[in-house]
Amino acid sequence: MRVVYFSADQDADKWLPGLRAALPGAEVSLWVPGAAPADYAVVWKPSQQLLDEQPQLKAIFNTGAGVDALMQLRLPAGVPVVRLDDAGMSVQMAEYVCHALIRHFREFDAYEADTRAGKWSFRKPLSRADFPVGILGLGVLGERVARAVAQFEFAVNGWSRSPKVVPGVQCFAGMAQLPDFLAASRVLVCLLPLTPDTRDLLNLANLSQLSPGGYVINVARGAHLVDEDLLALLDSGHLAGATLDVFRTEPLPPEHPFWTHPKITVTPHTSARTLRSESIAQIAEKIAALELGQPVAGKVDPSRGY
Ligand code: NDP
Ligand code: OXD
Repeated sequence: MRVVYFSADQDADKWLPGLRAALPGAEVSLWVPGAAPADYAVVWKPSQQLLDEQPQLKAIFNTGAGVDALMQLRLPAGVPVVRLDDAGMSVQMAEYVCHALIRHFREFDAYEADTRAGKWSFRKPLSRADFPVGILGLGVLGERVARAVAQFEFAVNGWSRSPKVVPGVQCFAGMAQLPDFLAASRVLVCLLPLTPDTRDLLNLANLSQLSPGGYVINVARGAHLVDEDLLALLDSGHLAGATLDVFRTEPLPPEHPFWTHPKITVTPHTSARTLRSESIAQIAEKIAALELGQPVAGKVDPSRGY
């Protein structure tokens, strides 16, 4: 069996030894133009040339949960795309979102400013009942985050494409129920895949429907958010703040206003990192299953784009 690896992050030296160890019977190499035909490709943001040159692949493994970069390319007909299915990301996402939510709700930034100034002061506790949390996307990551947030006794709303039942979560589905979902939420967490339907969803019209004092946490993709609409709603006071991990252009350009906005916290696309050993183990297991003709989780549905 032949496996080729390619990542736009140029980290083959880190992945190839692990893939070789996990796939002892396979010949695993870095993809270069003109490489011999392989059975499987393990990729992150590959070039169109890789896909065009390897139409015989049995599957393409994406070393992330989001497949938006791959879906913009012309995929070889009939070749399944398999994305990472959790692989240690959901607990990281739960940590990140709970941290951002609690930091805002408990006003820890203001306390830190006070104590740095040598001030021993108290604020009137905010009411949890005034901070219902809405999670856009109730998939592998969104559902895990919903459960973690519910543990802290916040009311949790969730929105998905198809109707869902998640214990402890008030579930909404489809565009028809988006206004009710937004009106019922004050903190908005975005964990949607980026598709034509979800691009620019966090826009002026939708973000205006959050309760006054709303807070946005975007941990999915930068292109869900219309940057200038967020800035306008922060500046008008309708939104109280935002924690952003993902951006339309990454790294975030030095001149971008998000860097210095007093109500915005920026992190460098780090909310849920791809964990190499967990991911390699999952990919190797799935290759073994596919070789036996068995089903695997995480297959992308090309008609939905995720
Ligand atoms: P899943 O595919 O498991 O879940 C996606 C969820 O979004 C599903 O509940 C789906 O609904 C819902 N959804 C999709 N399209 C629509 C729509 N048009 N309207 C309403 N709901 C919709 O993905 P994951 O949870 O694994 O990952 C989510 C995203 O998180 C990834 O695509 C990626 O972009 C991002 N991500 C970011 C990381 C980071 O470090 N910042 C790390 C990892 C992922 P349904 O259940 O009905 O299908
Ligand atoms: C992913 C990511 O999609 O890292 O896994 O953003």
